[in-house]
Amino acid sequence: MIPQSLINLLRDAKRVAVLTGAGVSAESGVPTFRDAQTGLWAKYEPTELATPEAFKADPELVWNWYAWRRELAGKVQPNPGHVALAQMEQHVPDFALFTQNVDDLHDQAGSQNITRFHGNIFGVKCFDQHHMIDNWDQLPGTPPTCPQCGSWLRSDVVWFGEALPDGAIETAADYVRSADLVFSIGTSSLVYPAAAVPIEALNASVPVVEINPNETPITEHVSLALRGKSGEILPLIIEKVWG
Ligand code: BJW
Repeated sequence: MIPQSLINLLRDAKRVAVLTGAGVSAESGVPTFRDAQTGLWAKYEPTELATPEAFKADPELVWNWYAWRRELAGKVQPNPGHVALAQMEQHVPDFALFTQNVDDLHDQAGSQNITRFHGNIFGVKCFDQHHMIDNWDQLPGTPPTCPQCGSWLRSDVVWFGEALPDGAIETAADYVRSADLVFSIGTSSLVYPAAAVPIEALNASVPVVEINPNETPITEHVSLALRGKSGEILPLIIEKVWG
């Protein structure tokens, strides 16, 4: 299932970059972004809640959705895919992990060199001025307000139409252009600019391996597409290359 060419390439690689998305946390019990929501949230599209416009229209709805997701994210554990990526970092001399995920499962698994593209669900900041807030009222209901400027509090994540953290994409693009191998794992490759990172690698003739149970818009362009769950495929790769 794991081609010998990948095993050889990874064994000899000096510089490896990995882009992860929500699929990597799916086996930990975190719903992916484009999964149908369940229960209370079944009638809402996640992509329609993750915008400044949605928050302005209904701050309580969006605040409570994030409170629910924060609570869920606080209860889950890294899965074998997260652990395998932390192990890969130990074996590769120069390794960088770029994640779109807002949970902390890569950190919990022991990954070190992590760049977050879309923020952190455990952080809270104010809507108007982005003042970071350490303590806030966790009760469901209307969002609390900022002690400094009085605007609503919101999750410290990157919504559609908002800029990614300064330099994050440029760092990733530079990194992948000079990598020996790039992985794109558990992402639908629909959301830009993160989705452009593997494309940047391919344009620089750097091999890209996709791990995903489903096809994505980049599947036909990548060097190798491994069809399956990252929590199953990544440990197999580690075992074959360094086991
Ligand atoms: C498994 C699995 C298993 C299942 N194992 N796999 C260029 C072209 C077109 C549009 C744009 C463009 N550039 C920018 C845009 C606009 C927009 C965009 O991309 N829109 C597209 C949807 C068309 N981008 C933005 O607005 C970005 N900002 C920006 O560009 O700013 C410019 C600017 C500059 C200066 C000033 C101001 C502005 C921001 C994007 C922010 C995205 N935010 C979200 C929400 C984060 C907070 C939260 O979590 O609530 O990020 S949206 C959501 O999508 C979330 C995710 O990180 C992101 C990506 O989703 P991901 O991770 O790929 O998840 P899914 O669910 O889509 O896919 C899961 C995959 O896993 C699937 O493929 C499954 O098959 C697979 N899977 N089980 C492995 N076990």
